[in-house]
Amino acid sequence: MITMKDIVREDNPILYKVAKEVDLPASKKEKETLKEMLTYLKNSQDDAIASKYGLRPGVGLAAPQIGLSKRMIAVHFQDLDGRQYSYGLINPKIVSHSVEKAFLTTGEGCLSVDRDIPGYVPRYSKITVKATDIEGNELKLRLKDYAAIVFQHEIDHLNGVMFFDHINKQDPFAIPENSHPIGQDEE
Ligand code: 4LI
Ligand code: NI
Repeated sequence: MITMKDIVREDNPILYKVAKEVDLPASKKEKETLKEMLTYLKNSQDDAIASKYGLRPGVGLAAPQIGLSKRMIAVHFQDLDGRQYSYGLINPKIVSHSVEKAFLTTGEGCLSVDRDIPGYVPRYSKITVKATDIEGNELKLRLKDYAAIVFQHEIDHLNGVMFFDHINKQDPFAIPENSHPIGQDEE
């Protein structure tokens, strides 16, 4: 079972490397790892299990965050319309995106980052992602707003990019160009 002791922190160089494509079909071990990553997310969102094992809640996890430099991510969440997203994905790729951006008014957190880093993280408000799922099916997902933000955060991990890399250093709360807020006062 994956717990916080398996999660690498922001001082680990693996988080800043470009992760390797997974050869298809994925091995049994790779598929097992992906299932474990998804289980971590589900467990972390269950109060009883999370408190028993000291899990920090998350909606997304990328393989480099467990010390594995391969292009695999897991996501588990509901968007603001109540749509459920629960996927283990191999070689996910953003094939197109909007010009329009969006940002979480609360800022972002990351299981590999043990401190609060304030600021807006500008991201594309709509993306299309192609990937292979755990069963080997090719998927094409059209995502917007919160869902698009979560997937971009996780795919960034495969490219050695952290959420704080996107925060405006001069003014962390500057409103990004061409963007709309997601959260409390979204409009
Ligand atoms: C408990 C049970 C307030 C502060 C609000 C918690 C079930 C921040 C938000 C959760 C913030 C669940 C989350 C992400 C933020 C903040 C991730 C709570 C888990 C909210 C997920 C990847 C960025 C994703 C919305 C600094 C570990 N997750 N909150 N950002 N939730 N969670 N990110 N931002 N301010 N990170 O962090 O999984 S994209 Cl579901
Ligand atoms: Ni992260």
